Amino acid sequence: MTKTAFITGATSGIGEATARILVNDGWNVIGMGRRKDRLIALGNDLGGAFHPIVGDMRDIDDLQRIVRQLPGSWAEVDLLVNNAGLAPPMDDFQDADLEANLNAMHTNMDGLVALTRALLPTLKERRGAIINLSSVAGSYPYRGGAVYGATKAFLTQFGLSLRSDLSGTGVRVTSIEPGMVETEFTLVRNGGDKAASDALYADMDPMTAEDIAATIHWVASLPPHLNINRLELMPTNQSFAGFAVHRD
Ligand code: NDP
Ligand code: 8X3
Repeated sequence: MTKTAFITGATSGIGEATARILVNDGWNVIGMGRRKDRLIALGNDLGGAFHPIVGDMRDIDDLQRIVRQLPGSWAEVDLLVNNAGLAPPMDDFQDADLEANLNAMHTNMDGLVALTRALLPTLKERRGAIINLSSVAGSYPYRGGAVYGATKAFLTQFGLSLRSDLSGTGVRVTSIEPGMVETEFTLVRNGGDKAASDALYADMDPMTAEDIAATIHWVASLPPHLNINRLELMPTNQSFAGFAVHRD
């Protein structure tokens, strides 16, 4: 039987690549994002197995309406990929723009909680799965990542605790925690500065959106008795630095 996935942030990067790999494997995919033109272009590529929805993760009432109004068999969601997200610029928090940081919190956490809550009755009925796009930034602190890292730590812990609440329902929950993936993520983080984004990923072989999409596809295709709780991935050329020590 054809399965249906609901992917947030399907207009770019990891979400778009995941939509493509799932449709190519026979899934039906609901793809959500704010950019209608991107959704139309993706729909033109993927055909009738793709159902585009224009939506903003910060508009909780609209997310609930979207779930209530999913048409026909599109309401039978087997997999929720909580992928939409962004990071504010990497300024030290004491110098950072508060609005940009609050915006990241609303985007990465509030809507995700509301959307997950709205889809859970269906996911429970269908013994489905939730895959959350967290990050290494939720486990390892780095300068300029205070709020972004905190949103991802929230997401990891939300998923782990949700597993406890869903015990016995058959619903699986996985936190995928990548390091550097070359997408539009850094372009967005740097306010559209393409040179800065290119410089970050230069000469270090970052992971690709397709790498992460293949991982999501693998997790989503595992047999129902198996739950991957957390999965951390990095490019080989990204590793760990030591503690910073300030001396007067
Ligand atoms: P992209 O910037 O390429 O994609 C982000 C997606 O999120 C877009 O489709 C965008 O759609 C959507 N999005 C952003 N804000 C909103 C909003 N308010 N409402 C609806 N959709 C929104 O980045 P990635 O593909 O890299 O990021 C996907 C996820 O992976 C994010 O949660 C990110 O934190 C996480 N991640 C990324 C890593 C990386 O190095 N790239 C590493 C670890 C985790 P639109 O603008 O059309 O609304
Ligand atoms: C983004 C991954 O390593 O750029 O979530 O912080 S990293």
